[in-house]
Amino acid sequence: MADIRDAKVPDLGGSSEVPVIELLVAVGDRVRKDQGLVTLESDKATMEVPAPFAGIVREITVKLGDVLSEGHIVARIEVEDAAASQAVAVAASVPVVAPAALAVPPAIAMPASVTESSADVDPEALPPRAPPIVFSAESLLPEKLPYASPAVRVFARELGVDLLKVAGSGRGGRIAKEDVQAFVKTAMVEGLPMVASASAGDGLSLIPWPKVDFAKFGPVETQPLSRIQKLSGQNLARNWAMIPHVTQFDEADITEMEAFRKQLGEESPDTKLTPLVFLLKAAVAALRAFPKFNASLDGDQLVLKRYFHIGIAVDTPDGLVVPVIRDCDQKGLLDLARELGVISKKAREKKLGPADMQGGCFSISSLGGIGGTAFTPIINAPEVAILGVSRSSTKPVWNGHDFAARLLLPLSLSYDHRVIDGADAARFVRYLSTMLGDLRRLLL
Ligand code: CAO
Repeated sequence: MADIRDAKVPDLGGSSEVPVIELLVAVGDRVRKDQGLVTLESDKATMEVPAPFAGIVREITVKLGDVLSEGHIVARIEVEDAAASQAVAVAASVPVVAPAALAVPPAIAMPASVTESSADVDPEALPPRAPPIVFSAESLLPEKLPYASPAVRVFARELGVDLLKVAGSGRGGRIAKEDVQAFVKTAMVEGLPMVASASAGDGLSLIPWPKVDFAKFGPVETQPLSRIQKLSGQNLARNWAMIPHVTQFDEADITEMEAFRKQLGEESPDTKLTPLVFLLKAAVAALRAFPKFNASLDGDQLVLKRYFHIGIAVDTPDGLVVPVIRDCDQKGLLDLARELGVISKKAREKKLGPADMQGGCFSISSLGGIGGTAFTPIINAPEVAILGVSRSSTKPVWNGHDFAARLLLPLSLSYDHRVIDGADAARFVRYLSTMLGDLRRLLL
């Protein structure tokens, strides 16, 4: 005979008479244990009443707008397996409790391991439980809980997404998995932060930023950060924290390249032809030869790009911006030189639009005009590598017979170690150096 049991509203953490705003299942639906049956919404939070066991919904005993309290029957479910049937009496009567200090309806957000409390239950009667998951008090406050199913919460947590930043497209603003995916895509394209600030307790668990009254130690002046500094700072901090960076260093012999550059410069005096333009061409060749560097991570997938848009870090009085030169593979040196001139000017005059900074595959940050021997650039996510360029200098290089004076260009390639191995990085930057060392190879 069919074993039909009641699914009841669990302990609501102090709330009562909470209206039903959504029916999540229909009669005949097969439900998993802990799957949401109906959604309740109090003035403080939304919460799902979970199925206490797996089975088939035989009756829904509430309708939209009904007000429910603890113990109210929301559905009758035909129990599917014997084990669940045994646990039913326990599960249906056990209050679902949050960690003691928090008066939070925990059915809202917590995975099964947390919602299976054993307050009044013989521990022997329950299956072994997973270790408890520790949440920060801050992130569990009812008003901080966004409206999403536990599965969507787990999905968001895996992607490092703060659900409070995601707009739900479902009824009553309910956040679906697709909303999280769309949010991640937009955040990637627009370079927006996906996680709450560290102080909110999500993501990295860091100690608070030190608060120091510097004026106690001497005279100070306070200046607000520019909008660009604030935006790029957020992106840099996220990329630095989330991407396992490694930097590979090398030197390219650009003695012949420089002679050619000077010659071209004399022939085209109106076009500023810096080493960076040659680097753009050599980078395209290296990206072609090593497609993993022209890629982005999308969950478990690597998206390999068949276009060659390269971002150039430009230093402006208001901070760092990275405009993108599109289709570098289809442009000649002089065209690239002119375009570089145009975008750097646009950047310094604050005339870049969002479209000018989107779609990059790989970035180059050149400090060669200023100086230095090496640095470790931060990857411009969702790209997986960035090339840092320092100032070339003449050095004695052993050619097998004697030391020859050669012009060497220091290169620093930072790469995402989740995607790129050290050996590939060494090969990539060697390849790049070979191209710069003998530009004829770019024609091959
Ligand atoms: N070695 C030696 N000389 C170099 C060189 C190098 N690697 N790179 C450039 N130079 C020379 C140029 O040939 C030019 O010489 P002339 O004045 O004789 O023509 C001079 O240095 C100045 O070059 P530039 O910096 O104006 O031009 P560029 O094409 O090299 O760079 C741009 C353009 C926009 C990238 C650069 O101006 C810039 O903003 N760089 C800073 C990027 C940055 O801040 N990166 C850090 C990011 S991490 O915080």
